[in-house]
Amino acid sequence: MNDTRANDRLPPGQQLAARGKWPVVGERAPAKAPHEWTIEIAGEVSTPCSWTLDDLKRLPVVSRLVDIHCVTRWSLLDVPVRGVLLEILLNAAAPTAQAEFLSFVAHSQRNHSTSLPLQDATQLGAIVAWEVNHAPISVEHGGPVRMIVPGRYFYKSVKWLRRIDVLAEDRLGYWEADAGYHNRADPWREERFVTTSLSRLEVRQLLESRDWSDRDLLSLQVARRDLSHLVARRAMLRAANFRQAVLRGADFQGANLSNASFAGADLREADFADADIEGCDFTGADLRGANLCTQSMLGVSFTDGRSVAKIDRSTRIPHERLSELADAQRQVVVPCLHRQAPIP
Ligand SMILES: Nc1nc2c(c(=O)[nH]1)N[C@H]1C(S)=C(S)[C@@H](COP(=O)(O)O)O[C@H]1N2
Ligand SMILES: [Mo]
Repeated sequence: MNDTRANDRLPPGQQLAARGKWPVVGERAPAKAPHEWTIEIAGEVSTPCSWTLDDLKRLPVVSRLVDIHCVTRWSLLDVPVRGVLLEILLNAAAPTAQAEFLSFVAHSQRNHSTSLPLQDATQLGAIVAWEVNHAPISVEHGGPVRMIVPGRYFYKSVKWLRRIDVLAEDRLGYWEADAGYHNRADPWREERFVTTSLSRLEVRQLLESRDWSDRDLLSLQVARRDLSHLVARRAMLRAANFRQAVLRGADFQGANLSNASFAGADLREADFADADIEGCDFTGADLRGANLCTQSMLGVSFTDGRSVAKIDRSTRIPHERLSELADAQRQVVVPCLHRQAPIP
């Protein structure tokens, strides 16, 4: 696919994943593989149903090309998916008049689940899938059977599907209830996270204290603030807004910064060791002397095509991390890392 066509199909704030790569996100294996894998539909239905994998494969099979959009800003276009339309299973179970929501429950230690309005699930063409890229889905990607829900961020597509509960009232899923992820998750409206619940007074106290270690500060808005030498070890700062902030020497060790924005921020000598920075935006930020020895760099950007982060030999980025960047990002970052730091 050429780039202009790809751009039309990328929702705001998304970029294509590195060519040929399908990142693994969240859990990597089911709790324990059952002896025989069955999918159940229960709850507000006239006929609770259960299918083995073989039963599913005897139903009318669909092959679709699906665009996948992860909330941590990577996308894959035209992914071949094979399975059975969820609608077919629902028709067999016959939802009652009270049925409004679906909760998709995984075989998972934490009983991982996610939910969708019943009407959205059928209108979006949700698929109970067992093949992706013309091969059986691997275990880490949710095999033998997972949901694939087109038109929603990928956290709405549960891996290792076990049961679908048909409900009269919504039941928030794992990411939605505990991590502040948006419950509708429409990528075209950028429904990534719910916003912070902190009061202005609380924000003011935070700005004064400069010690945010272990605090829960989801979606904090501190653009353009002077926060040099901030200490925010292990803080929950998912989707925080640090655009243009002064964060010289800031200590973010072990913090959760996924989807945070640091565009244009001064991050000289900032320490991100072991922090979660998936989906972070460092466009135009000054990263000289910064430590980016993190667990993953999926979805991270350093340039928007115009403005580029200041990166040179003094910026620490482990070699393994570079391969996780989107092609356009990697091509800009790698030459900078060899650049000699100017003598001050
Ligand atoms: N059971 C289960 N399903 C899950 C998750 C999870 O942690 N556990 N993570 C979700 C998230 S956030 C994403 S982006 C996709 C990732 O699927 P992949 O690892 O196959 O890319 O699965 C979703 N389904
Ligand atoms: Mo995700």
